[in-house]
Amino acid sequence: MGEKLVVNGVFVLGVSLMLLGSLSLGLGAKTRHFKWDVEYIHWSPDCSSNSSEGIVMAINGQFPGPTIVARAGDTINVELTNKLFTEGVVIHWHGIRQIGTPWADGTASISQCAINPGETFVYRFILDKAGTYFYHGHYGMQRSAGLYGSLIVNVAEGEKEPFRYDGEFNLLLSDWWHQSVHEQEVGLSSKPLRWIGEPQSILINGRGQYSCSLAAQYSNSSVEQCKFSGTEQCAPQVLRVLPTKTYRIRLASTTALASLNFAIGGHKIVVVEADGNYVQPFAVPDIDIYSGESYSVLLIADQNPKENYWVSLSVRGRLPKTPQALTVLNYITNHASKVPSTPPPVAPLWNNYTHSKAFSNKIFALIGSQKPPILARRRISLLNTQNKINDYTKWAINNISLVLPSTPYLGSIKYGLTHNSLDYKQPPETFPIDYDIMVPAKNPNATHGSGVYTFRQNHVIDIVLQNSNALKANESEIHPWHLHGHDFWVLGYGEGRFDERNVKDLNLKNPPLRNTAVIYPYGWTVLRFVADNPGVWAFHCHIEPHLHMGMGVIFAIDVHKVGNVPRQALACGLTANMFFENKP
Ligand SMILES: [Cu+2]
Repeated sequence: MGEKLVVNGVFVLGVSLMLLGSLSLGLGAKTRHFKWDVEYIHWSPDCSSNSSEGIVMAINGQFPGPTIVARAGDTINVELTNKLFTEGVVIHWHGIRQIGTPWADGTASISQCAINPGETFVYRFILDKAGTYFYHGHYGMQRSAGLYGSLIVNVAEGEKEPFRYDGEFNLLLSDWWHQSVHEQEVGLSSKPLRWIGEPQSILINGRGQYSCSLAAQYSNSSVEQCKFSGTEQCAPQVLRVLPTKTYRIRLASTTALASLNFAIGGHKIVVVEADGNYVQPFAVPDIDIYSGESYSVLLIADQNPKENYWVSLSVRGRLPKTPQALTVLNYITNHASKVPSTPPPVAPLWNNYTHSKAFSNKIFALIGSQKPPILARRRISLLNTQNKINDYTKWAINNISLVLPSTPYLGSIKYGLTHNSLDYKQPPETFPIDYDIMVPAKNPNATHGSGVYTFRQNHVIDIVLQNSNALKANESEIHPWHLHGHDFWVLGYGEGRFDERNVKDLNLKNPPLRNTAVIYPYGWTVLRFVADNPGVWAFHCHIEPHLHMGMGVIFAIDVHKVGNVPRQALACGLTANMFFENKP
């Protein structure tokens, strides 16, 4: 609070915006101010003995970063200072639509310039609706380096959730490698490719156990029983519950790679929210959660209160080389260290996609939710392929592997600065009719490009995400796709190549609204969204190394309608020339 003189102008502006905000958003909406410093710190998220020198990207010395808790309609004001020595930084507010504030979306080279070391950037935006969200780095692979945290948006004052609970827990899920992120990035950008492999640990709220197990007594391996005093960086956070009470468990996955299965031994859970949208409640023994997704589930503590139970996360969709992550559901009558009397839940087999698809197909919008428009104006089919460009391994969409420019698109498109290093002519809207998605491509070569699709405001767009065989025979991977600036309706999933005969099976009655949706191996997923938020938005696979290898596209929506972009967001590349030297 000491820098009043310096920030006075900003402060006055802040007050007037606040007044406007409270006028349009009703009583009770607040502006919440945060001052964050991003820096590397020594930290060992999984207490691995050979990575005691581990480092993470932290905010104000915390890993994961501070949890923001706010209400729908609130304005968030984060003054972010880059205290890294040699890298830029940005933060993306995952699931927040940034209505009218596309420059606050936190995507380097797309919505803003990376913030340079020593510089401060102010993210100021409105939380448009209640839900379970998170934030994370969106520059290079900084999310993999640990730059993430939770963003919990409660309903506005006087509003009610459509379900009841007595208490809540918040679990932010991630994965962790002992190899440094720099080493990972270099490996992925080398020829031949040096793949990062599977994560060493799954983390729950930034905590995992690598060299010991909470459930060693149930394990066949020689791994030791964990002994924690509770103060260790990797000590698990126990979920303490009172018998018969109902708890909301918020789950959000910011994994770099891992798809996860969440279960609580002996208990069923009821899914009520997905990506900040209410779903028709349904009970399941376990749920799959992909990177970029969030859920709220309800748990009734209705089992034997003399026992404790396992909370488990297991890897799905890839070879299970990462140990199951565990913590304990502790009925408060017992000691938290009491080991559950049964072994941890056994996850479905890693490649049992029937199980995963059955779960996806149970998710419907809560009755009474907004329905999608009946017709779309345009359909874009995006073929996901693994490719070669000059012997480098890449991912491409309709044969274009995404490369980001030095001038953020929000600036270069808004100001018509077309002499970008990459021209942004419309990329293909479909792929060859004879492309066989079941086998490796006959010609695996792709090109680098900008992948910018241009939409008019309020047009209804259908997207067909089409999966295919990767470079190796009999290999097709899961890709969770995440859209910035909008939610979309998930109209359906299917096998093989999408064609017109599948249209009649799409769900227009009660499809769930999401911001992330998965494509299954050799399958397709159809999404519908209304392009109602002018700006430039990333749409990409949320697997960090896949995005790094080009797996994404850009949606530009009536960019000329975007209001004044704060200059600090565009103080690089051609827009910097324009602003500061007055010559574009
Ligand atoms: Cu992917």
